[in-house]
Amino acid sequence: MKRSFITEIKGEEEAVLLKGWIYKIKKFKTFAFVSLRDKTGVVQLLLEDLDALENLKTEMAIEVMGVPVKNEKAEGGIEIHIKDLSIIGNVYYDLLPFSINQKKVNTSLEMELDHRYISLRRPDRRAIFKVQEEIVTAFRDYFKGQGFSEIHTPKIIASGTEGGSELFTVNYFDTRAFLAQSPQFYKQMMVGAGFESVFEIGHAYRAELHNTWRHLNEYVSLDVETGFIQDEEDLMNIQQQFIQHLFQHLKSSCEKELKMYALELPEIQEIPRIPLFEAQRILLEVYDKKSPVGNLDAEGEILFSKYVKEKYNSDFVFLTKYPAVKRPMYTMPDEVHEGMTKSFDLIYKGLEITTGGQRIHDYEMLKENIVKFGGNPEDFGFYVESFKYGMPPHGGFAMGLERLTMKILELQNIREATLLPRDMGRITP
Ligand code: AMO
Repeated sequence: MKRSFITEIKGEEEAVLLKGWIYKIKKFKTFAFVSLRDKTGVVQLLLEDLDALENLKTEMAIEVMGVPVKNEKAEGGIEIHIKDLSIIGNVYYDLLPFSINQKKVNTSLEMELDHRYISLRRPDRRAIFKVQEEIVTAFRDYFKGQGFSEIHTPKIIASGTEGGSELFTVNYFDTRAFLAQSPQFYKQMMVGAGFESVFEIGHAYRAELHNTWRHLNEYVSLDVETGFIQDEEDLMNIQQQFIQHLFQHLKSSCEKELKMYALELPEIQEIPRIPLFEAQRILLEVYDKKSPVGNLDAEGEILFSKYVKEKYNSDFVFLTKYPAVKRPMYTMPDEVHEGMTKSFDLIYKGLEITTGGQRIHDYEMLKENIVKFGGNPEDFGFYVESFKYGMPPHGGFAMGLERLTMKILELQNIREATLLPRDMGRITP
């Protein structure tokens, strides 16, 4: 008999074969209800042989043959009357590390992460990664649909791209190498190599000494880079259109998951574009909040999002025209606003989820800018060389997958949106 999945059962079948884990056991005088969970959902099984119950424990893997019967009172409106049940994956515990079948979570995030193989069995935890998977699907589908090519660039690299202090070093035979902070140089290089428009879904590594609710030391970067642009406005248009596509996609592919988190995604209208200096001025005037030079701090991002929500009814805001001193050396200066750049961040519900901008594409200008930043163009070897051969005007951006997931689902900590987080205190499981 072919296996059926729980949400496929119509209630009209003569018999079904189900496989999954025991989610809950509820014993009555003459029968028991055993809830079975598979990757699609949970169904109630009616067990009349109480002797068989003796051998059952929650979270065992079992196989059940039974007859579906409609029952309004059961979850999903169907229950299965068991004809045959066998244990196919035994358990070896006295007590689970924490219960996973109660509405209320009775453990800490750290405990959940230590026992990821158990905590992910909670349907609401599993839902986070369904949403994450669909974000990736939407990203890939959208950019492929727009004629972008998917690339895979090395994660073991010879030099940093975003500033030297945040690099993990690795021994690469008899030389020192680094883990990539970003595919920045390679994605630009591929635009120039004739791909024109590329995207990458890959890991990025940051040796940042930040142990906060929004930092990871390893995260998934959704990168985009495209050539022959006019300016950074083109890039913000692309980012906005992707967000619009993403929300549409999630509404249809994650209806159940969004409901679990009591969320309704809004239609995305025009995302406001506000220069950073203007945001800093507003923060000072409206909230008496001072900002660090050339940026907003975490509190500033939260307060400014609140302001934008009230004024523009938008959960998103682009901050534009970051000062050159606060952006990497590849960032295109703004020809109108002295000292500023054609770069931007996208803030979503109080958190930066994207950085992007137009890049310097002229070989001589890039070399000059590297020197201005106190560097030596020769240290950038292949990267600088690749600009000698007709590099078109180009730019791009990168979104942090975990940050995006976290904010869409309104989670409190980025680790909740990370399958197996790597942070300053965690390198297992
Ligand atoms: P940036 O360094 O701002 O830009 O990173 C882009 C986006 O990646 C995510 N991110 C992180 N997520 C979790 N933990 C971290 N430690 C972390 N660091 C970054 C954020 C951030 O907005 N090369 C540029 C992008 C570009 O211009 O194309 C870059 O890497 O969501």
